[in-house]
Amino acid sequence: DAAREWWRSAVIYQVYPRSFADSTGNGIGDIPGITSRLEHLTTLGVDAIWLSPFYRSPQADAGYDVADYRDVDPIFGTLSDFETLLERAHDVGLRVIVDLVPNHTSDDHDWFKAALAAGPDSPERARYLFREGQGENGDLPPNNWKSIFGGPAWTRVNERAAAATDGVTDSQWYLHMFDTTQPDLDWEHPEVRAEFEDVLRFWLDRGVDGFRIDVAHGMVKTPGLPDWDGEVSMVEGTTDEAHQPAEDGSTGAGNSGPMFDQEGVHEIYRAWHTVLAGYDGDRALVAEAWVEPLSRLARYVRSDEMHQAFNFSFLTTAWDAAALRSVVAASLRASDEVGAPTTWVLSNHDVVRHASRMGLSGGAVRPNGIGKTDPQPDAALGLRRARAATLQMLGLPGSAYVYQGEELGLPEHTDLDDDLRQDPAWWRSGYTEAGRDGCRVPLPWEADAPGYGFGPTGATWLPQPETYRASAADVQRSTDGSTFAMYRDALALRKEHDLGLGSLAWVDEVAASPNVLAFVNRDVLVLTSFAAEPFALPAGSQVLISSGPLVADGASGAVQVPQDTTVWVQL
Ligand code: TEU
Repeated sequence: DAAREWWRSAVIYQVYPRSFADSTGNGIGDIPGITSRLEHLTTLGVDAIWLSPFYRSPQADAGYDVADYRDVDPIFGTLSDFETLLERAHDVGLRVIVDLVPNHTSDDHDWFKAALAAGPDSPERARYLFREGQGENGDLPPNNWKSIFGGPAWTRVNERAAAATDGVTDSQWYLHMFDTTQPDLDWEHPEVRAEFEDVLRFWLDRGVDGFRIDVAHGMVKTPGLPDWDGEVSMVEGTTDEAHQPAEDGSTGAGNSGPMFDQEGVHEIYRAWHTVLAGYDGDRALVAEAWVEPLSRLARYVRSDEMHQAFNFSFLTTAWDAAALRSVVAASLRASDEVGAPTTWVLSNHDVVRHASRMGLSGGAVRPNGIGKTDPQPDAALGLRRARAATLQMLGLPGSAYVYQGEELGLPEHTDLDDDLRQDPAWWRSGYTEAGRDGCRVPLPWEADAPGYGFGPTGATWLPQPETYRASAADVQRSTDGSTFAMYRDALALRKEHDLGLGSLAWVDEVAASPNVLAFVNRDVLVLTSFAAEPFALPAGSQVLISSGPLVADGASGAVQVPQDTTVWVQL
């Protein structure tokens, strides 16, 4: 029953706890901070929130390194703070999805500490991927895999940074597809499977509405861990308008190799589907799986597996009518085939904020950060295109994700001091990548308060750029035509016209123009103009909302849609 399955059309707002709102004054956001700002989200009109990890963690990868899956890290509050947040969110009609990180634990997890202490060939080591090295003395890694953050994917036990303090001296190696502090689990091990089913139940029993599954395409590896010579790194996007998606809709948003998208992962998700189905209230699993082509991604959302998968196509597609049309069509086709909703994503905590990404011109863009020595984005162009892209996205059928701050028009912070950067992707790359800190800067709530009102003392764990003033929530909320106003009004219209459960029909006579993209969803025409020449709407068109100012043609009275603008027109 589609009406009951809220996740088919939901707009889901990503909260990155460390940067949303601080209640204590230590400069780090926390759970009571989130609870205190729920009204922002209900005013905006989203249906659900997804919380990035808040579990006990050394924070080597901002909480994606979990030491205890059943507890809240003291920097974010307590389990009881979480229960309060969940209750308040439910009271105001917001669903809550939490993040589950099953590919790896933190090296501070009890299992990993026990594995180190127990030594080679112990049952404790069998939950992870420990192997002997190659070469005469085993001093070459077991295979040639690279970490996604850069450098080898293997660390030798006695060469661990912490070897001196953990007192372990044997010479085995362990696999980590991310940081050295994030050892990969062995998902062939029955205890690993049992443990995560139990963790699901722990949070389901507390009433969460679902889970976002981190690196959902990575848990199962090809047996024997064969060498792999392909690329294993953060994906590349493009701002090159000449670059078109492949026939099958691929845009470069996929990882491949013996460590990704193995057949065996699907068995895990079928088991989890059954766990969720044992609970009332329509709980959902969302796959974070960087898999291409889209028909391959769709296998994660077959009817007995997960409910949604992030569709990252927009992150790696240029701002170009033809390219966007083909990824939208491919996305809908792939998910329709398995009866799952399509999802849309323009920003998240791993990629350059779209208000900045879309202000870059002509070429490859590494999603993981813009450094101060890189070509800098054109802020005005970026915001204009970001608004047009957002209004286009919100007009599409399916479920859409909004990353905290995009509703304020926040740009990427491209000028962070190197010694303030905290993302392991930055230092593991050998300082060649800027890393993801620039999209994780604490939110500005009040233009005139210290730290733009992030917390009670003005402290912020990363400095906020001056440009955040104009993006402060209080300014945005009280300014006509602001980015916040556009999101709020679009979300209300989306609901009123039930666009999330609608369907798309291209309007070919308009879309035939290479510089206009137009489709109908229910009784709304969604039209984006990419052309330098303004596009004249038919006389009498009733514009419901626009991503930027429109021009009235003095003589005919016809409404003109300027370049890089999206409008919704009532049919
Ligand atoms: O991200 C997985 C990850 O690294 C991808 O986002 C990566 O960019 C992709 O494989 C494209 O090549 C998740 C989290 O979102 C991220 O914050 C964590 O650092 C990572 O997992 C490790 O847990």
